Formats: sequence, C-alpha cells, structure tokens
Amino acid sequence: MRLLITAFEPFGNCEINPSYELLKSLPDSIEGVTIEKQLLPVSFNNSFAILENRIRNTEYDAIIMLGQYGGSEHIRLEMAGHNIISTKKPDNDGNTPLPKPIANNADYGYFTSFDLWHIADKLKSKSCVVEISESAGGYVCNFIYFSCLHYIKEHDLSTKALFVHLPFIKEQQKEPSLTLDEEYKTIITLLNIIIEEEK
Ligand code: PCA
Repeated sequence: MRLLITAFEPFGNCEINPSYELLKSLPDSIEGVTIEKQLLPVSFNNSFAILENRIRNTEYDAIIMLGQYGGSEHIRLEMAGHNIISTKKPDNDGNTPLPKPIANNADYGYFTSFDLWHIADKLKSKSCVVEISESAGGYVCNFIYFSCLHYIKEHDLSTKALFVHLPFIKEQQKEPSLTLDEEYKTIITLLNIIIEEEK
C-alpha cells in the first residue's frame, strides 16, 4: 500500500502549525506500510503544484492531508473539497485572491471516498475527539483538498483522499486547544484504521 501524508507550514500570526509538528513526529512506517511525507507551503500558487508532482509520479492508495483549524475543539474530518477560493487572509506569498472557482468547468465539489461515518465512529470508540465537518473553508486547505480530489477524478484514479483539520496545540497558547499527544494519537489511530481496511 502507498500512503502519503501532507502538512502545512505555519501561516498568518502563528509560529507553529500543528500539522507540521505532527508530520515531523510520525513514524516512518506503520504495520509495514511506509509513511511518505510532504510538507506544503501555504500558497495558492505553489501548494498543489508540489502535491501534483508527487501524485503524477506515484499512484497512492491513500492521501491524508493535514492542516490547522484554529477555533475548533475537535479534530475535523473534512467531508468535501469545494470548488471555490474565498478568503480575506493573504497566503504566505502575500496573495489574497478574489472569490473565484478553483477549476472552471468542474463540479462544485467532491466528497471524499472514505467512509467517514464509519471512520468517525471507530475513532470516537477509541476516545478520539473527532467530528465530521461539511466545509474545509475557502482558504489554502480547501484549495488543496478540492484540487487533489479533482485530479483524482480527472485522472480516474482509485486513490482515496481525506483532509483532516487540527485544532491549535497547547504550545501555541491559543484556545481551544488539544495536546500534540492527543492529536498524534488520533492521527495514528486514523492511519491504523485506513491501513487495516485498505491493505
Ligand atoms: N490551515 C489553513 C491553510 C494551512 C493550514 O494549516 C486552512 O485551513 O486553509
């Protein structure tokens, strides 16, 4: 099984991005499956270009994308990527695109092909603080999620992709927050569930 995990660098007024802290702490393999890792810039112009380069060269079975979602108490399993950029926050290149579709002549959005209800139930049964979210927002995380799902659809790939948004971690001294250990435990449990079912 080929598995790719991505995370984002810090952005805005944050010096830490929990997704990157998590990526750095993940093991190199789980149950014999190599965990391939990719850090992405918080950039509308460059983030998907980097991911696309990886997925053009390797047909992954699963891609799990991680990002920060300040203000949430829960780890959010994102149901869908929407075909829109809508933000007032500049990205790390200083770009604040006007609201517009990500891809012209494409669907309004795509759902993940993972069974999120089943995954969320399993995670909750192991005391992980997760919820299913209907929207990944209008910023770079939604951009990468939609772009990835669109690529999978356009290229008729069997790759399953999921975006997971993480609350602040305690080190950021912002609330609400979880500990890095709690987020780590949830992501490791998620990866174990996916590996178990896809193997
Ligand atoms: N969160 C942002 C982009 C990078 C990240 O970690 C978002 O929710 O769009």
